[in-house]
This record gives sequence, structure tokens and C-alpha cells, in this order.
Amino acid sequence: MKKYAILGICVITAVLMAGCTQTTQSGQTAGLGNHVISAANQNVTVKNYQFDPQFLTIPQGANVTWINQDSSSGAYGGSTSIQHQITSNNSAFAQSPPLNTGDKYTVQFNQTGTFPYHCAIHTYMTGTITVVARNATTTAAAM
Ligand SMILES: [Cu+2]
Repeated sequence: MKKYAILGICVITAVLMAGCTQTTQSGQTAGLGNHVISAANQNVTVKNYQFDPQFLTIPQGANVTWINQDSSSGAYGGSTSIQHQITSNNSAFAQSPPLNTGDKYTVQFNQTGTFPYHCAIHTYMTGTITVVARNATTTAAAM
């Protein structure tokens, strides 16, 4: 009987721990998976090797400006620039030069559609710009 009781506690603990892990993961996903619809031009912050927001919806004709705010602090003080390079997955828009800390890169999106992109230097850094017709944006904004 005692064996089963211990086994039971282990199972309950495992379930509780799994629950905690799931909550953390979904929280992170929600933060990264920000969908923003706005009539104005938008900024994407590049920091901690991530694009924020990772998923961005804009109206046709709007600009997206990536701002590199990534830097690492050296062991002896000071900070080192971390370069990022905005690159369309399918060459739908021109590639940025390597961006140092503080550098910006702006693209105007005149075509509707989905535009996945990544960092050419850190290819695991990915994001998507979705461009919708201006009428669709107005409807969404009114909600
Ligand atoms: Cu990068």
C-alpha cells in the first residue's frame, strides 16, 4: 500500500509540474505572438534575439521599421553591438544591411499578403508581417 501511495504522490507532482510548465510556455507564446492591427506605421523591436512583435498585421501601404536594441554587456563593462540583418524568406522585400545596436531599417509594404522574414545572421530569429487591405483594417479597428 505504501508503495502505491508514494507512486500516487509522484504522479500528482508530475501532473502539477507539467501544469506549471504549460502555463509558462503559453505565457511566453502569448507575449511573442502579439498581433497588432493599426492604421499607423509600426515598429518592430529587435532585442534578446527576438522580433517584438513577432507577428504584425499592418494596412497596405504602411511602413514597418525594425529597430535593433540588442547589445551584450562585456565582462569588463561597456556593451557590444549585436548585429541583425532583416531578410525576407522569399525575397519579397530588400534585405537590410547588417544593423548595429541603435540602427533602424524601414520597409514600406504596398502589396497585401503574408511576408515571413528572418535574421540572416541568426536564422532561428523569425517573424511575419501580414499586410491587409485598408478597408479590412478599418473594420477590424472599429471592433
Ligand atoms: Cu540576428
